[in-house]
Amino acid sequence: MPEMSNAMPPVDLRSDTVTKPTPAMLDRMVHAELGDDVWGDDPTVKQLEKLAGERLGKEAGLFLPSGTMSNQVAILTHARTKGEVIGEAASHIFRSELGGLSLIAGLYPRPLPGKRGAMDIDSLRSSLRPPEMTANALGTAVVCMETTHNAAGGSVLPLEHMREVYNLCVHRAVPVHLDGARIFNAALALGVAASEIAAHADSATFCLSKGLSAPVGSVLTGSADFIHRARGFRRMLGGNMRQVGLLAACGIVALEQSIDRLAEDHANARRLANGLHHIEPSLVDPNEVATNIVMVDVGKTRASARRWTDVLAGYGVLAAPATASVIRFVTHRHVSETDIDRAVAAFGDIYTTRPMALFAA
Ligand code: TLP
Repeated sequence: MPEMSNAMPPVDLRSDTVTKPTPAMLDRMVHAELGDDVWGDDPTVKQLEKLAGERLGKEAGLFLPSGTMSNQVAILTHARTKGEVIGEAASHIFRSELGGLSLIAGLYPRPLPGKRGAMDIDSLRSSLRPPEMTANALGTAVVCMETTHNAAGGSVLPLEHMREVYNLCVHRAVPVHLDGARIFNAALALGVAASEIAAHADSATFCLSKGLSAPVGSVLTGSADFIHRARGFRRMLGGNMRQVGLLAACGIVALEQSIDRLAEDHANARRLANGLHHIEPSLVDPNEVATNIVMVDVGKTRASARRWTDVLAGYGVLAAPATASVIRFVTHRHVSETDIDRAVAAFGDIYTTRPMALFAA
């Protein structure tokens, strides 16, 4: 089986960030009207920012090079005082942005426990304070949510939860930022418009470069005043770009054409989860797969997630460890049903006929 697979291109399930631009994006890129965006001269960037704002129900948008910079700019813009950043402990902002909120913004992280990406509301209630520092405590500079939630396996925050978080924060005059890197996957899973999700936050960002297939970029959205101030922080972080309508053109096509097809990715994620569950139920509960991410727990096999991904790579199936015993698989535009069946077959072959391969030196 490994020899046979090597002749074919690999099934790349490491991330939806591996997606390449569509032919329509490349075509739009060639014909894009360009200007120096830092002078406000690029009409294609302006069009993307306007469109993104409309999709998320916000007044304005700001094109940024990455989701990480978008989150950092949002935090810097919201935090008018030195204080704490509250969020669910496993969120991207706490786990994967290398401490930017402290090292760049000078804020203090207050990670709260959560379930499937949703921070515990009682913990929020007892941690949340008005933004101003008092004699005894730091204030809350900003509260962040994430949906879909990456580390929680692409889970989707229930709207009721988001409403509760937002209402508590509004009551204390604390701003709320939404890391909606995959907000359109969340919207599809909930059967609502992305704007209905983003309504529960003052600012919301999403990535064009993940399941939507654009090569680069994220858009931060919020009120006109918020975005005006965010422009300064983008410059501070070195995120200003010039004739970047080239990339914004791909982003416009992404918003016009890539959203509807995300349903295929969700169906393929479920197909993968069902296939693996059939091999061994403890690997994954298909009911927990809400969008395009599948977390597979190989703990029972006693081989590490890293060892599993190394052996799977020999079969032409690429995935990445999420923890020592959990592998993350992400479906996207370049993964077909047949590819999923190939991944399941590879997993099954290792599990049932070649388990010793996992322990070979
Ligand atoms: N996620 C990437 C990697 O960081 C792991 C991925 O492959 O899933 N917020 C969320 C929820 C994200 O998942 C990511 C990227 C980001 C922010 C950051 O986006 P980029 O990579 O554009 O800085």
